[in-house]
Amino acid sequence: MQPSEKYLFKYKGFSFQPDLVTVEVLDSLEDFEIRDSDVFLVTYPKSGTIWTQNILSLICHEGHRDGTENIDLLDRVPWVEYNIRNMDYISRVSPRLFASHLPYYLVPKGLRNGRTKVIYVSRNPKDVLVSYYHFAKFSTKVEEVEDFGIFMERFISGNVLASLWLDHIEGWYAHRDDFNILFLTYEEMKKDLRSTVLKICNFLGKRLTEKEVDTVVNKATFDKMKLDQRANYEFMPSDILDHSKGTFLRKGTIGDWKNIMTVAQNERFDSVFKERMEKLPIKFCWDISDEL
Ligand code: PPS
Repeated sequence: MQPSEKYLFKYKGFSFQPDLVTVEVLDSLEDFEIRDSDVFLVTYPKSGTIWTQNILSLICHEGHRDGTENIDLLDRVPWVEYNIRNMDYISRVSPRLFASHLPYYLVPKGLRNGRTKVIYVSRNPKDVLVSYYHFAKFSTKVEEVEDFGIFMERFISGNVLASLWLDHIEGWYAHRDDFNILFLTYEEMKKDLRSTVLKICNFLGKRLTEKEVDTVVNKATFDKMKLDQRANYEFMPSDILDHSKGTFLRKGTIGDWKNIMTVAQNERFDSVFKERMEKLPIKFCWDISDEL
């Protein structure tokens, strides 16, 4: 069963959602004007994007930390390629925060200025796959595939939005010297959120008091985020997410893949991914009880 063109279109070898972006917009991204003070959060889908969007927003906006501003994540850290709210990115005040699923070769060329900060968050690909599979049930923009085995085959052949996980992560690591980039993993965030928040503050050159750091950590925990209407994506319109069928903050753990993948599926996954993964300069954590 091949993916439907209703949900995927390829632009320069990378899969996008056809309802949410046009070729003209993608063409224009190359020359999108970058500021030194911009911060770009880049991820493969389902790797901890909204989590890190929330952390960035909490670090950079006092009004988010102290709850005096009721601005949601899509306004705080909009997607550069999917401008869902038709925002005027040019008139945004600095520092502008952006999220993106773009591969290294499609980001604005100004990002290679060596100054603009890029944060790349990755997650072990089996949990990405499982999270993606569940996401497809409630995102009206992602094709739902009931059979997990079929969805997995699409994932491991790159026939999903954002194409092949391996290509995405390999590309960003291989070209890391072209960018001022901080690499993080979902798993290190999960194991030690405070250290990750401090790492991000340090990278951004942002000094927060101990108390402010505590607030960021507290508001970025899974349980708190799930209840935070500015952060849990329940503000997303129902023509994009069918909230009766699922939730963005689903389980938020490491190792959920073990609850769905059969032994045979796991072996099949490894037979396709293992060799290339071993060459990545990063080791993943596959279970919540594993050491990093
Ligand atoms: S998307 O569609 O690409 O923007 O999705 P993304 O935000 O990258 O990934 C969604 C998964 O991230 C989990 N999540 C969290 N985990 C732990 N703590 C916090 N605070 C948190 N916030 C989001 C979310 O639950 C999705 O993972 P799964 O495994 O489906 O629960």
